[in-house]
Amino acid sequence: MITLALAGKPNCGKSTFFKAATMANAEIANYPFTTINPNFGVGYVRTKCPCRELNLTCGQCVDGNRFVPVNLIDVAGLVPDAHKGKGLGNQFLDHLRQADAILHIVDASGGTDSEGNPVGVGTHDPVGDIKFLGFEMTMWVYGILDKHWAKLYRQAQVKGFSIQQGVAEIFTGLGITPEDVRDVEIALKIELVHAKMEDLVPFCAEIVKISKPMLVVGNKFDEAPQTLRIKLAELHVSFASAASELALRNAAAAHIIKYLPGDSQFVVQNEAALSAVQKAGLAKIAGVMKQCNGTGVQQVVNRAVFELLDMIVVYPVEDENHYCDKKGQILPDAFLMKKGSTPHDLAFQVHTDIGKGFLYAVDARIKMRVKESHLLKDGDIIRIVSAAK
Ligand SMILES: Nc1nc2c(ncn2[C@@H]2O[C@H](COP(=O)(O)OP(=O)(O)O)[C@@H](O)[C@H]2O)c(=O)[nH]1
Ligand SMILES: [Mg+2]
Repeated sequence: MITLALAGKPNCGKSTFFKAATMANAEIANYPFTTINPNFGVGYVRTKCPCRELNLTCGQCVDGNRFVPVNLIDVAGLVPDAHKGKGLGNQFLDHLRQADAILHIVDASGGTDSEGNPVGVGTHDPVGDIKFLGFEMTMWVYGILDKHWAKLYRQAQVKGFSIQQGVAEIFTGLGITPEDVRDVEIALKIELVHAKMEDLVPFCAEIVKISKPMLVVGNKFDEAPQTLRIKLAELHVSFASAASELALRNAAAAHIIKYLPGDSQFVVQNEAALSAVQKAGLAKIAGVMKQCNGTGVQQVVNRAVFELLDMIVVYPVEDENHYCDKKGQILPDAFLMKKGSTPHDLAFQVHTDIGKGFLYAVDARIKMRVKESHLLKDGDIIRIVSAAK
């Protein structure tokens, strides 16, 4: 399963975002426990379920909206110089190791200083905070490389030793391949065998970019002054109001409003149950949603998975005529796959044995076999025929 880590300095709203995004919503969660422990939970990407266009009722989606699980990690607050062990330092960076992508939460309201202490709204410029996480991660990776460098460098002077392989092995936990290392050398016009220490910091910055794609989230959009909104928008920051999302999910769970994560607005269901304070709170949230086209929380999770990580959703079925599994469940599973995946990759994702015994695949929409080299598209419904049962 895909894992997204929520990182940033203290008090930017990571835990609020985490709580909102992992809140057990009876309607969308098939999983009994969405919060595994205080820092690890299950959130969802939202996509259109194919059942509507096929005139089917799948029982797996809400009004045609399918919620596909992703892991979320609430990485505890990171402070400048974490790579030197400040705060809880390396422990957080080790958390990040497990992530496929990082949601870097910044306080768009400018109401917290660089260490996360509350200051007046608009008094701290969040632009400076954006750079620091990348820097801390770079220095962390650099620290790991530095530990091995003398030995690697010596080995590299011997003919036949691949330094790219050696570096990739050091960073196995980050999913770095020898080809990635070579690509970075080319991009930076350096050769690691002749590299000097000062070449290694930019090298590590690139390794971080490749292995941990990052989306910057301007949280507390609801309190952000116009000047900061403009500044952050120019830097392609995605806005969110985690506090609004959390309030809406709570209100929806209490049947006060009708709201699905990612909706651009909500509908009040039980006006009489609302106090004046609640009414005012909801009115304020409605205003924020108008400016942001929703609270931004679901949008940010979707963007990380579909744009940053380039994933698609594919639906494996066992009966292509009825789009169901053996038990007759319609579109029982939704799998997140990397764009460029083939039906054979899907077979492996369903089960290693199904992958090993893969014979061919059928596109359920057109009831035709597809080539093994066929690239899966978002929304594909695929029957896999495998020797394994
Ligand atoms: N106005 C506003 N406050 C928020 C938002 N998200 C979080 N906060 C507040 O910011 C403070 C820190 O939030 P928390 O989630 O604990 O931050 P963390 O330290 O990054 O985990 C709390 O008082 C939250 O209520 C938001 O979207 N808007
Ligand atoms: Mg927290």
